[in-house]
Amino acid sequence: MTTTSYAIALGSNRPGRHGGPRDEVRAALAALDGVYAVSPILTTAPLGPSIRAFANAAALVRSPLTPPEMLARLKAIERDFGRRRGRRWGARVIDLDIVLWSGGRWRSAGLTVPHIAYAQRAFVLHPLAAIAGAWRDPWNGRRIRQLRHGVDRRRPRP
Ligand code: A4P
Ligand code: MG
Repeated sequence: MTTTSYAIALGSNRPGRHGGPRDEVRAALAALDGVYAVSPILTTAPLGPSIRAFANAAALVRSPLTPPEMLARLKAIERDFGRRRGRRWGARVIDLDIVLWSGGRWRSAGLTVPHIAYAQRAFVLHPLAAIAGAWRDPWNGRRIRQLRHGVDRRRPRP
C-alpha cells in the first residue's frame, strides 16, 4: 500500500454544534486522520456572495486513500458537521477541499486535483504557505510561496 500526502483546505463561516467558525475548523482538524502539519486559523473576508467572515486553515495529511476515497471521507465529515447543500458558495459550517496531493494531478467525475481555483485564492494560499511553502503546483512547477506572493495584495488577519 502506498501512502500519499494531501493538502486539505478548511473553511467555515457559520456556527455549528462545536461553536463558532473557528471552533468548527478546529473540530474538523481533529476529525481528519493522519494530520502531520496544521496552519494557523486565519480570519478572512468572504469572497463571493456570503457576508460573514470566514475562518480558514490548511492541513497536511498522510493517507492510504485514493483521491476519490479522500473526497468521500471529507464529504462524510461535512455531512456529520451538519453542512447542508444549498447555494453554491453559500454560508457553510465546514468546507473541506483537496487542494494538492503528492501524486500530482487527478481528474475524475466530480473531482479535480489540484483544486481548480486554489491558486487565485488568498484564503487558501496564506494558510497553506505556512505549512507547505515549498510544495510545487504540478501544472506550472511554481511553489506555494510564490503563488501566495501573486495574491498577496490583501493579507488575511491572523
Ligand atoms: N470537487 C471537485 N474538485 C474538488 C476538490 N479538489 N476538492 C467537487 C473538493 N471538492 C472538489 O464543492 C462542489 C463540488 O466540487 C464537490 O461536490 C466536489 O465533487 P462544494 O465543497 O460542495 O461546494 P463549494 O465549496 O461551494 O464550491 P467550491 O468550488 O469548492 O468553492 P470553494 O473554492 O470552496 O469556495 N471566502 C473565504 N474568505 N473563505 C472561504 O473558505 N470559500 C468559498 C467557497 C467562497 N468564499 C470564501 C471561501
Ligand atoms: Mg468546497
